[in-house]
Amino acid sequence: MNAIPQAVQAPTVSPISCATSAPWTVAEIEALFDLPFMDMIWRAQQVHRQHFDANEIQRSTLISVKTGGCSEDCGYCSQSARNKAELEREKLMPVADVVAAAKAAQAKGASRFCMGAAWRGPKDKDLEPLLEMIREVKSLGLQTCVTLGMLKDGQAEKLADAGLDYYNHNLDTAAEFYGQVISTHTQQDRIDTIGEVRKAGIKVCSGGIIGMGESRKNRAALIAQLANLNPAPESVPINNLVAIPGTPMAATKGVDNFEFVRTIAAARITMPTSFVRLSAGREAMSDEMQALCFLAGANSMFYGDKLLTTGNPDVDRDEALFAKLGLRPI
Ligand code: SAM
Ligand code: DTB
Ligand code: SF4
Repeated sequence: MNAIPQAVQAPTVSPISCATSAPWTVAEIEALFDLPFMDMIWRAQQVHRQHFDANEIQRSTLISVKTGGCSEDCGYCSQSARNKAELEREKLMPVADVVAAAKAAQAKGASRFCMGAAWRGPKDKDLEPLLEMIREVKSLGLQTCVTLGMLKDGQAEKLADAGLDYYNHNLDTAAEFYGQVISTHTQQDRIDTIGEVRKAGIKVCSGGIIGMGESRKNRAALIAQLANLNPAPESVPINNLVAIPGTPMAATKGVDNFEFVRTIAAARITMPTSFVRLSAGREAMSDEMQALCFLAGANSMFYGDKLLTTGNPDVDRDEALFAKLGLRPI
């Protein structure tokens, strides 16, 4: 006679210190990273499904409205004037061209349009055309996002008045590692800008880059900083370094795929209600790797053939992936 199957056992996780809410210590997040992979993903899935429909992915389209010639020395960036990446510098795009690109993105199914400029920060005279872009894109019914660098007093309020929904400003890497990547501004400068954005009532989009030579402890520290911003950013882009020829990071090896997935899971567990965006680096990922990132709690992506200066999976490939996984765009 066949044995009667046992009732399915509730999964167990290793007995670690099981912190569940902010403030998070770096040690608590390192303990999450140390979990067996399956236990970490299971925990991320539980948190994800408490707050989101796990089959829904938010899609943002990105456009570079001003490209290259940036005064900053960010070691990963093709747009730094100090780096030697092969790149055509471009002046600020005309508003009408940006609006046409936003309409095309909306027609393809994006819900948010993100406009990026290679600036240390905008001069007041630069801000006027940006405000016009925000007004026009917003009037199409798209959510608006800009990433313009550090903001001076009063600039965030002007952006808010124009109807800006999100400001992207990444902490990028742990405070302890920041100086090895960038010397022309400090991480505190960026935290200050995030404060200005919050004060103006704009939603915060802030995350970082993984695979720049940082340690696991640095990754845990970055996630802790983001999760403890109080409130955590509404949107958390996790970028996998795109090692661009001509930048100081051209030969940087990056991290193992499972370590990247773990970083997504750590962001999901510690920032339960934030959208976690699988951001740069997706073009080089297999469908299976992207599915693992969604399982770990990523629920947002850049959608469209280009990021700022590098490639992104084309829309047809993403549509096919959504169909294969039964994902729905929001
Ligand atoms: N200048 C503004 C700033 O630094 O915030 C806006 C543009 S900047 C290119 C936006 C973000 O893109 C950076 O903070 C970084 O996280 C990400 N990024 C830039 N180059 C990258 C690369 N090669 N790989 C992965 N992410 C990158
Ligand atoms: C973010 O965190 N990633 C996007 C967006 N915010 C502005 C930018 C990724 C840039 C990747 C390299 C490039 O295309 O130049
Ligand atoms: Fe300039 Fe932003 Fe690139 Fe840094 S990341 S060099 S601030 S465009």
